Amino acid sequence: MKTPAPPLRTGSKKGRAAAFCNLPMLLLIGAIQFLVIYSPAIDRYMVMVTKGKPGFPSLLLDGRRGFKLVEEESIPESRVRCDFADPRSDVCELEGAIRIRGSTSEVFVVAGAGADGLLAANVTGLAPGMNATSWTIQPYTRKGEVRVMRGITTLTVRVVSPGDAPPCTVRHDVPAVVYSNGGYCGNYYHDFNDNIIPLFVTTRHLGGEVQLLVAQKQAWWFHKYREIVDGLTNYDAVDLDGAGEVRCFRKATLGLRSLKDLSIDPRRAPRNLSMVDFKRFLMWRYALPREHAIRTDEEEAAGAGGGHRRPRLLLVTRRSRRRFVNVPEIVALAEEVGFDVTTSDLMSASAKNNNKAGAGVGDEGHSRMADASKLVNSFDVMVAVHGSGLTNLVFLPMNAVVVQVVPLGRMESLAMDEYGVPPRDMNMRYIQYNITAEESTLSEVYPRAHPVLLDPMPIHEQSWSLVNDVYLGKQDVRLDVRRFRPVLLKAIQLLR
Ligand SMILES: *[C@@H]1O[C@H](CO)[C@@H](O)[C@H](O)[C@H]1NC(C)=O
Ligand SMILES: *[C@@H]1O[C@H](CO)[C@@H](O)[C@H](O)[C@H]1NC(C)=O
Ligand SMILES: *[C@@H]1O[C@H](CO)[C@@H](O)[C@H](O)[C@H]1NC(C)=O
Ligand SMILES: CC(=O)N[C@H]1CO[C@H](CO)[C@@H](O)[C@@H]1O
Repeated sequence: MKTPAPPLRTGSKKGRAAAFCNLPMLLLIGAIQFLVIYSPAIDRYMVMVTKGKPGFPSLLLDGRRGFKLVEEESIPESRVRCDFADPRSDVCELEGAIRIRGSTSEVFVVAGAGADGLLAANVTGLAPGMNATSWTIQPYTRKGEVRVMRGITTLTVRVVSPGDAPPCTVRHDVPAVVYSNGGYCGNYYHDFNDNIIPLFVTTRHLGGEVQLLVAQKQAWWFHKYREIVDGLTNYDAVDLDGAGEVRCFRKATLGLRSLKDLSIDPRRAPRNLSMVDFKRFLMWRYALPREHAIRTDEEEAAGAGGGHRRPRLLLVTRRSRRRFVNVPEIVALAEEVGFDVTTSDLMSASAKNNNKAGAGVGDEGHSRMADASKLVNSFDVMVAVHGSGLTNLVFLPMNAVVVQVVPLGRMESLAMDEYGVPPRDMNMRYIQYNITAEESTLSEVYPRAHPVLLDPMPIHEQSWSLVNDVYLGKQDVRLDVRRFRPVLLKAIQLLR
């Protein structure tokens, strides 16, 4: 005997729920659903008719698949493919009848009984010590970092028989992607590295037809990066820790794929998506006008007839820690070499907007993104000291030049990993400038022969927080303009 089904809702598209709060409309939809479920010919016709019509599709498509009616009788074959071997993140792909209960962080894979009477889910790739009936996964991309992972929701996946799964309260006809918005959230580099780029890799190929279920969801974050999130999903992201729904899907991905520092390895990405695709995506979402940086040789040719335009250089000036202490000298050098120079900390660009009447809480981050992306996109060269402000390089046009100034403290290769590879993956050029002890303000604090200046390695060995404290927290940079000059000349050359 079947028990009466509880009232069901369907996942709805952004801001379209109101279209259904209307009895005649519901009756009409009911009638269409009936026709659609029982007639394949009408089915095809209806899909054609409804696809282009905003405010109509989601519920119809549910009905078309006969989800509600058929599921009780036949459990789709379930497949589970997990990858616990990747050093950055664990990811599970689930297919079949998937039910997600956020309130208990449980994911149920409903399986029928196989020939031998055991639950039949085809599970591959589990980590050692896990078995194919129940396992856990933390959906965040810094899996080795115990301290940070402690704050991340642990999902428990259970392969269960139909009787042991909680009934659905909401059904979705698009796949789910479940991940955490916690961890280093709020640090600009980490927002892109741990979250935005992995989200792009995991969802872009779905063309917006994906439901995000987000643990540790932060409303301000989703507001700040609205352009990006809205470009990846047509549906409002759901707070996994919120209301006690059991959400049902035919497909779900637990965790995000993180393939490379602030970049993408196209060989491992769906549809071989690359960092160039990511840059184009950002240009689309933020309506950035410049795809390519200036070509200085073309400008010179044009210059013969007048109208010669100088390449534009952005000198990123931090407000505290790792500042340039001789900005006017650097600006003078860059102008002398041939650049049109602007200095900015990329933070206060939107200060004027903050006073706008009606600007709600959280608008600051959002308008800052819009302003910073447009500002950065207008440059050909960006010069910045190692730090998260460099993350803005994603908004530079192709073939622009990124110059990273690396402070003292054996951070050269870390700096290279974090910001040296991504520009090249985006068809840009990269120059790394490692400063000397003389260019560090630490040389004004410590005597010349002090180990802090001469040999940072023992400090690294002692503890990272000491490195952080001394080299990242107490150091400013006084660029030696004679030593730096060739770097700027090289940058001009690279713009040819
Ligand atoms: C399990 O799935 C894999 C790939 O999805 C497939 O190659 C394999 O044959 C399946 N095994 C069983 C027992 O169905
Ligand atoms: C699988 O692991 C779960 C949780 O650790 C345990 O309760 C269950 O008995 C295990 N099942 C098998 C078949 O080993
Ligand atoms: C700075 O250090 C990096 C990493 O050690 C190295 O690859 C690079 O060549 C150095 N740059 C210069 C200009 O010496
Ligand atoms: C989906 C796809 O096109 N994958 C290809 C990505 O690139 C690698 C190697 O470059 C190919 O082996 C894949 O087939």
